[in-house]
Amino acid sequence: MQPSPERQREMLRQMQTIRRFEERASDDYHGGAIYGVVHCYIGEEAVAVGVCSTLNRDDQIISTHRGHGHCIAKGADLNRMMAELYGRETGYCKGKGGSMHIADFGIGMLGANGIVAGGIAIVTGAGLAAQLDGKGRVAVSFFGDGASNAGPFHESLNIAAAWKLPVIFVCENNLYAAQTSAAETHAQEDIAARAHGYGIPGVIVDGNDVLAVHGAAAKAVARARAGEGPTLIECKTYRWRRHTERVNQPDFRPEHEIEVWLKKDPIARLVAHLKSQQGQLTDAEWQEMDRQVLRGIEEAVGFAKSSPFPKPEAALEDVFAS
Ligand SMILES: Cc1ncc(C[n+]2csc(CCOP(=O)(O)OP(=O)(O)O)c2C)c(N)n1
Ligand SMILES: [Mg+2]
Repeated sequence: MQPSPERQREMLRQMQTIRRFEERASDDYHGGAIYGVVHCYIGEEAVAVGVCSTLNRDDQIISTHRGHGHCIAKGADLNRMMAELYGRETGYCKGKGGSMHIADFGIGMLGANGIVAGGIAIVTGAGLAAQLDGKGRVAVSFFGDGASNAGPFHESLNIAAAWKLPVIFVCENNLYAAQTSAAETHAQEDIAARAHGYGIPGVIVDGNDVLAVHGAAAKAVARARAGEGPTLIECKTYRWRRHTERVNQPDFRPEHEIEVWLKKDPIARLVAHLKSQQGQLTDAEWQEMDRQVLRGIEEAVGFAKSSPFPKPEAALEDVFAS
């Protein structure tokens, strides 16, 4: 079943928030105000939003090095996110983690993760905890095509399938792992096909169609909640920007390939869909939504800039759990 028009507009707002957040993060990174590394999710927004729109607040997700979209889609606070990127004390990790380490257990966001494939095993553990709890919670792992070649992917799918854990494995196949094309490292094009080796459903979905992602995720979530076990969903998508915002890294992707994918903009597609359904979105409403999103980003930047940096003597605090 398709989400209501109201729900679809909310999904649009979230996708636009991810895009505007990262456009600003990129600008401020290049302007020298944001430190560390920033990996942009722009172009892939429909995956995080499509999946998270099927989840409850207490369902848990785990993210990757490209994690802003997952955080926003799960309901993270933009002020605290931006403050973290700015390295300020008011950030999610008190300014000591940066872009790749944002977590918010209160909304079921177990964390971004700089270790490729690292999150897959963690979320499988969260799935086991959910199964033992017996409250119907599910756990979702987002990871890339590159991560699907790492050991934790195979070990986690195997044990999750054997124990029928309530886990959804969401592969964001954007065709590249940093500078390496998936074609060079995958003998088989479809990652979803690997699911059959573990006896679970493997689903391929257009990752730039938020409603298609929502539909596939809703089915997987229902299956997990019913105790029938995990699903692997492969979302075919593409990142618009280079692997990271670092300027010294090459981008070997062919120009014509980038152009093809720019035309599949997931946000423009939902806008067009809503506009084509009479009365569901007007130009004026869309412009107003964007203005509101930009105001929220501006506010988050203001919050970050007015927050203090962490004190040097706090560097070793929070290293170990008390
Ligand atoms: C275990 C590990 N190996 C290598 C790296 C370096 N690295 C960071 S991102 C990345 C590519 C990941 O590709 P993919 O899983 O497809 O995710 P994408 O960046 O495309 O979203 C690599 C190799 C790392 N962070 N961790
Ligand atoms: Mg990739």
